[in-house]
Amino acid sequence: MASTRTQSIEQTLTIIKPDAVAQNMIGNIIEYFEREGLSLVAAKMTHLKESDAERFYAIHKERAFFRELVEFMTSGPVLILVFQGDNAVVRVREIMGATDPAKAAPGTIRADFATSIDRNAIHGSDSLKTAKSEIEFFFTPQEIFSRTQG
Ligand code: IDP
Ligand code: MG
Repeated sequence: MASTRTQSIEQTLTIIKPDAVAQNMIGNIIEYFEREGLSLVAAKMTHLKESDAERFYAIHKERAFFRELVEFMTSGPVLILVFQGDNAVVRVREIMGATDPAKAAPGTIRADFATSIDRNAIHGSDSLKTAKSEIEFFFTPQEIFSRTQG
């Protein structure tokens, strides 16, 4: 029987982190999302400044790993991407896998490319609300493009 769930076209932010960029895994990682029917609508390579990383990860500022996280995220260039598609926020998280690659399901990006919990290849927004604010953090509306759904 056909699903009665209404389509929910969402946009979500991902960051290919410095470890995965350094390993030349950009193309491989984008492929994981495109083959699941998600469409890239914005992309930007940048080298985050310490103050950018601190603001982006402000929610974690009391955590023991915060300084280490900021240092890692500023250690090299990153690729910031916005993917669009049905239920994109949850689907991107599923395709990424668990934060700790040792716990990530087989075939997920973190299982395949991350080396440890603190060098885990990719970021993805954790809710629709976070996605909106994270997209606004990095992109102006003019930098996000319309795509027809394939
Ligand atoms: P997420 O990236 O799966 O959403 P969060 O809990 O939001 O995971 O943590 C943000 C990032 O902080 C993680 O992706 C990872 O890079 C880092 N991190 C989280 N927990 C730890 C830890 O216990 N040790 C070191 N780094 C961590
Ligand atoms: Mg998170």
